[in-house]
Amino acid sequence: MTPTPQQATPLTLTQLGLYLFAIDLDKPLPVGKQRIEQRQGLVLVAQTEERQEWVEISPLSGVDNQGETLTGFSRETLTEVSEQLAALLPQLHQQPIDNLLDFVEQTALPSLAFGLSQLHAKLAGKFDGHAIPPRTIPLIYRQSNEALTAVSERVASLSSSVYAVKVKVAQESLEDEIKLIHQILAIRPDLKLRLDANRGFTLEQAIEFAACLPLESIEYIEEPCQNPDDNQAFYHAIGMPWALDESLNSAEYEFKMQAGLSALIIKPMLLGSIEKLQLLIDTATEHGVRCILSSSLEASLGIEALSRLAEIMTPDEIPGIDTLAAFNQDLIVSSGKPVCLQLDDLTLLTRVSNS
Ligand code: OSB
Ligand code: MG
Repeated sequence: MTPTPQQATPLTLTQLGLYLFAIDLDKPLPVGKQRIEQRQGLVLVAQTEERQEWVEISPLSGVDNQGETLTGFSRETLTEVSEQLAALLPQLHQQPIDNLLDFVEQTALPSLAFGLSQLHAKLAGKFDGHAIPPRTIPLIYRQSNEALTAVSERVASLSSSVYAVKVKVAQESLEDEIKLIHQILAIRPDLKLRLDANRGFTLEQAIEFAACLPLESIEYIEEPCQNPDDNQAFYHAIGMPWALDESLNSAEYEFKMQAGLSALIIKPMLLGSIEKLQLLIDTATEHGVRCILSSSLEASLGIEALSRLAEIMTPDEIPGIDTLAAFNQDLIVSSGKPVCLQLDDLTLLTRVSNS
């Protein structure tokens, strides 16, 4: 990150507020093998002598559209995060913004560490800059009972500037998914595909699936195997590059170079502080592994931050943020949806201020 000039007097946190939001989705969004219909999270707002800034803190946990607990993403609940924050705000009030970084170190909750380090970066001016031109890797997935032709129509309507799409696989029959991929490539033979299996295949299924696809059109497949230890064998068998996503969410994860590993799908909300992200990106890059920042299904406020972070940390890669398309309302910052929720529209949880 670019250093900011030393402040003459340190900036002080003069006012802090914590709000709860809930936004319905237009259509169920895939979260691994589950789907969600509503997204909840927190907005933390802070004021200094110079400016006001907002961050979205939305751990990816809770329940799916069947009422089942979401598994495999954030280990912390929204309640745990809001309780830690409610206790923290009085301690931060009237303190220098650098004190935020002490709590980034202290908390065991990755979403909170990410949120607080992002708030510090924003208040220090590190996220300032020109509007970011929208760039996305469209996310292609089938709604339940949707015809293959509906997906083809979405592919046909993609702008010619789109050079790659991400396709969810290991969700239905191998045969249908192979057909789908061939259909996509028949419509747009120039497209590169990023497949995402979310650990849905056995080693044998992954090999069988990949063997039916044109290798040159596949950039990589995320988490092909149920057992990630099989990913190298998958690569040796078929030569298809693969990427890690869910594996990074484990608290024990440490970067290790492996045969065929070509990318890390980094979801900051699940991982932690900006500093921790930077260390992981530096290590992976040294090994020639690409780093793709990706959404954890944040609303527009979180997606804007992710785009900025990607511009700063991974300028050569387009972040995976097309999940925003499923939201029917924006949060604090407009992405062009008809409704953009402001603080007054949210539920106030805690506030500390002088008055
Ligand atoms: O399966 O990669 C996933 C978002 C939240 C949880 C899991 C996943 C995702 C995405 C993000 O797919 C979008 C992207 O990476 O392009
Ligand atoms: Mg993935």
